[in-house]
Amino acid sequence: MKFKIKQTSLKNVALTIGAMALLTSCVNTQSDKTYENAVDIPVNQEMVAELTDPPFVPTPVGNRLAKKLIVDLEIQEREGEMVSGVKYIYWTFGGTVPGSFIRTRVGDEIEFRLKNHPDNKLPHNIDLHAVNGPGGGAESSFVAPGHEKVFSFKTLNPGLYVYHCATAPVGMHIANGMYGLILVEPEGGLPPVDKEYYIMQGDFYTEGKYGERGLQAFDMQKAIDENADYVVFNGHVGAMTGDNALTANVGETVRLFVGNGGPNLVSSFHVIGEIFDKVYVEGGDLVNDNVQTTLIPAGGAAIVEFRVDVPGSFILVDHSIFRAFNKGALAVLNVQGEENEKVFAGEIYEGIYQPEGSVIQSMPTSGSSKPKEEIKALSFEEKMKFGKDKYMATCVACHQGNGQGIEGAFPPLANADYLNADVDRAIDIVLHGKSGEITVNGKKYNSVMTAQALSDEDVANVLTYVYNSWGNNKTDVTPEMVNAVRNRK
Ligand code: HEC
Ligand SMILES: [Cu+2]
Repeated sequence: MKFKIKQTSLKNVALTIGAMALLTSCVNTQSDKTYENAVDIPVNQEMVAELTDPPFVPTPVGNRLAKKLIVDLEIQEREGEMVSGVKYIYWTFGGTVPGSFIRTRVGDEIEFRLKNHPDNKLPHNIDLHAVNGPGGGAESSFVAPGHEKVFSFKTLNPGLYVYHCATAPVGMHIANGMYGLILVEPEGGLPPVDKEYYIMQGDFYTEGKYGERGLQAFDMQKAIDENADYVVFNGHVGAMTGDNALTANVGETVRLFVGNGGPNLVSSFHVIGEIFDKVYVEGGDLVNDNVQTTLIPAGGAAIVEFRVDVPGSFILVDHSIFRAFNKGALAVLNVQGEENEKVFAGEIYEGIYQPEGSVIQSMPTSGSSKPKEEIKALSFEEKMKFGKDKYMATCVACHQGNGQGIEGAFPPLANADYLNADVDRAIDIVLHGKSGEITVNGKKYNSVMTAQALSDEDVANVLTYVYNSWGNNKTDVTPEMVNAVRNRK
């Protein structure tokens, strides 16, 4: 087997081993004949389904025969972190958003055991789009806290399907994270690839706006207005960046099982710097080749495949692009290996091009061009607090939650030699933006940061926060220092 499951809970490992023992101890009694109707595919052994947390997926079915497959899923309502400093109560299938990945094959008879943890406050249920039957199983699975419901169905149609809670108010249960994917592989399994990952987009609606700290409650009105504060992959901002980025090696084929839980938004799924060699459109049989961006409806999915040809950081986004850089819909695939100049030669020339009057774009200020009257920070502690709020609202989308940046795209602000070398330069960058090549901690960046429309007070707060976090040199930046840079010639 080529696949590696990098991270499964101990329970899952034990289940897998148990399942493997079952597989090898039985005699293969079914013939290889294919059945006209999936309904007629016989099942004669029992097996406990391996379930995985995102972004990992269970072992492929390969050419195993159809079985009675037991899926044991526990609903948990639990607090999690949307972005650094912002807490949210998620409702989950299996403790994660999206819920555990379920991998089956056509003809399996699924015995679904849905458990609602006794500490939970609400009843829930499950509607699996892979089911042929009323409510996708919703009616049969409605379960109160401290109870378990069992129902069963046969997988008739191969494909990648969404499952979600369908308890009223349905939109709220989905908005809180109650969705996941179930894969039904065809007879003989999907063609083997080198790496497989599980990604699911979701939109979130909170009382506070993006980055506002503390425990944030669900906001029904914003959800009805489809005015999302967060649009994220795998439940929170940065689920697959930094140390949690996806990985692959040059030359490998990567398959992404991508779902969209919604509740509202349609995803324009794109990988910056890659072309999908294959897309299983909407998760069905239709395969489209050579695709740049694929639409994934709310309550739908797609399987995308591509070979990675050169090393680097490839950024996965919803190409409705403000969602990526301002609401969190951004993940990273780090590819390691040999450069291939035939495929990509990098920068081969840079000259000066400066049309008369060209300036760096600045961010629009809403309404008047003068910043509003604001509360001044009175103490260093207050400065740090205000600065952190500003950072979470303004800088975090690019420079990331712990200032670690994203290699190849956004330079780090954590332990950053470039930042610590020159405070006036840092002030100038926040006030006026920055473009052109710079080197930060030995790595080159050549991109554009737009000017941030912030008051002297805000710039002082946010930079004091940055300088006094993550191993930087503890400079205390004052509004006077900012004003001096703003007014210098
Ligand atoms: C839209 C993305 C984006 C946002 C938002 C953003 N930056 Fe940047 N920042 C960049 C990029 C890109 C560069 C590198 C520019 C270049 O290559 O010349 C950069 C460079 C910098 C640098 C100099 C390089 C370093 O690592 O020290 C500092 C300091 C900085 N940003 C601070 C901030 C602060 C503070 C905020 C929030 C008030 C912020 N940035 C918001 C994208 C962004
Ligand atoms: Cu629910």
